[in-house]
Amino acid sequence: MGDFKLTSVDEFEAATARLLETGAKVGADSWQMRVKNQSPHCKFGETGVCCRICAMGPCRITPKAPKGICGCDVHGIVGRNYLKFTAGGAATHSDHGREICHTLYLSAEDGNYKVKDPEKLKRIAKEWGVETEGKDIYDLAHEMAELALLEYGKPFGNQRWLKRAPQTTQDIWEREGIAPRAIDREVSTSLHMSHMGCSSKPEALIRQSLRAGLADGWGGSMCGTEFSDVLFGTPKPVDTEANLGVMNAENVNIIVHGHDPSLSEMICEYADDPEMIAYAKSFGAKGITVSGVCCTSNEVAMRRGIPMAGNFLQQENVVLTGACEAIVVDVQCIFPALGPLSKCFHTKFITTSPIAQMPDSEFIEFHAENAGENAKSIVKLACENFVNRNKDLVYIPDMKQKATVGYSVEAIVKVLDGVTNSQVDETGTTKPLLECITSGVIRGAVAMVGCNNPKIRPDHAHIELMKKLIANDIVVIASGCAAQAAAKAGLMDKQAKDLCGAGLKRVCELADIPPVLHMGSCVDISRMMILAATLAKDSGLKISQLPVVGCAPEWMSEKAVSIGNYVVATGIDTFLGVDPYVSGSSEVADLLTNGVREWVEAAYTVEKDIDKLVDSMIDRIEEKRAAIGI
Ligand code: NFS
Ligand code: SF4
Repeated sequence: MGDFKLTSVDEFEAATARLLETGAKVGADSWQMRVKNQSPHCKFGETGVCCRICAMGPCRITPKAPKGICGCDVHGIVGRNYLKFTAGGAATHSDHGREICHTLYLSAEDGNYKVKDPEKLKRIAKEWGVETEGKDIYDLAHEMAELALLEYGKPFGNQRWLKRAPQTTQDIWEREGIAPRAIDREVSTSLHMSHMGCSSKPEALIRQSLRAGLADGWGGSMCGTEFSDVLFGTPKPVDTEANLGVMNAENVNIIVHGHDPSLSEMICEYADDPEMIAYAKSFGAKGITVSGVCCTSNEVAMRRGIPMAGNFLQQENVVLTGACEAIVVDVQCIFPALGPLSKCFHTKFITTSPIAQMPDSEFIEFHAENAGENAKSIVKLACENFVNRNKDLVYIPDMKQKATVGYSVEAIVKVLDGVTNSQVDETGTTKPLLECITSGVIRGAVAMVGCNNPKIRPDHAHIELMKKLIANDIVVIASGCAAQAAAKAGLMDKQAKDLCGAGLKRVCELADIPPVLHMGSCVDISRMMILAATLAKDSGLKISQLPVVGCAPEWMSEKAVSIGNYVVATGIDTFLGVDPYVSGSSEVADLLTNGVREWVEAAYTVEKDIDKLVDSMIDRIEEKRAAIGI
């Protein structure tokens, strides 16, 4: 007990420096070097004032040239760029969700993919008004998959999942004209609106940005999360470990990286197969270790306790250990740098999706139909590659922390029941959590999400913010690379309760939870929406009144902006540590940080100073408490 200690960012960086020495020996490139080459960044791009959506441009707005050739002003250009950025993110998350629906459609009793949580499937079917009585579970799965796929292109009506929101929220979406229609339609409309000669009015562009975001969070992402749970199981608390030290020098190391759990689930399945373990041993290894990077890692950690080797800016480090036999990727957040980097080592860089094809990779296309065979051949390939290691290059930093992960909404409801002894009814209630909040034992909650970004010292913002929040009795729910930062530091070890204020510490002890709860991948931020919606319904408050805020201090991807838009549009104030390329337009920046509050009762705060960022979140939470008299 007494020997628990967080791992510091200084220690992370020392380990990285040692790995970069190995890289230098083999002539490897690194993101650290490429950042230097790209600095300083182009000011036009950084402030969002460059337009290249038609071939009369590119037009760049300066005091001397205040309009583009078509006459568009800076506010129109920045607004259009912001909408396109959002559409990219909404499309990406939602297409991931669509893939999951297709996998569900192909699930079969004797197939590669089975229904692991039939109860959840039935619950969703009831919610959608689909008859479940006497139906074979696979018939139901196929019917539901088809209905879910129709959500992407239905000609009329809004997203089915919107009904999960409190009526007050649904009314706001209706009133403001931002209730999302078909998912693909919102993405297409966004691209249409931001085409040359369409919208240049900031209000219209930002309103559509919120709507496209909602199509993601309350549409495509929610399909992704809910049907992944049906297929692979709804996460429950499970112990695992995090950071590079989870790789094992004596074993065949397979890294899974990307986002779609369909591939990684299969790899994990085969890596456990005694036949495969024997195969690994035949090449002199002691066994097989699968660990993960980015959100694929979060998916398999949440459901199987597969260890997390690292987050976004640690992806090159896993290859630099010299002990990675294969890095197997699906989609999103994969550095093209991994191809050339792997060539400096014996590592096989295996791409598997037609959506993410890269030079210097081996492409093994993955379909639901051939998933088993392909996963097996990938595991075999990794085993065979063990003998090609250059032992002189092997160095795995001896650095890892214990973590308890797997806090789906269902799991949170269940564990918190232990705190107040109130009864959980069949559908589950958040009343025990609400009691903790209203009594002030917990002051509020922060949803900490998002990526790493070299513009912010990697992981530092995540970890420092979380430490201060929990010390102030604010519980943190985390997802994506933010969650992995917490796990690497040790904040998901139950012993981290000692870093909390007295109230949160007591809750952690009674409920036996860590103070930072891992809710999954970025697609799983839809879980956070469901939690907020349930808290609002159970308390009779509006979502915007809850002492809850969102935060993405180190974000970098289009997906993160789409997420920010739906979190704000759901009524939750959102704090960013990186500007979303809007500082060039006073009108767009003002809309996002003030104006949208009149529409959806929440807005963004952008603050690069991490100390100020955390203080403003704590202040906001206290303001919200005062406003409802708790
Ligand atoms: Ni989210 Fe997850 Fe990580 Fe950022 Fe990328 S892995 S989907 S986008 S970098 S948190
Ligand atoms: Fe320039 Fe207008 Fe074309 Fe944009 S749309 S590149 S501002 S002419």
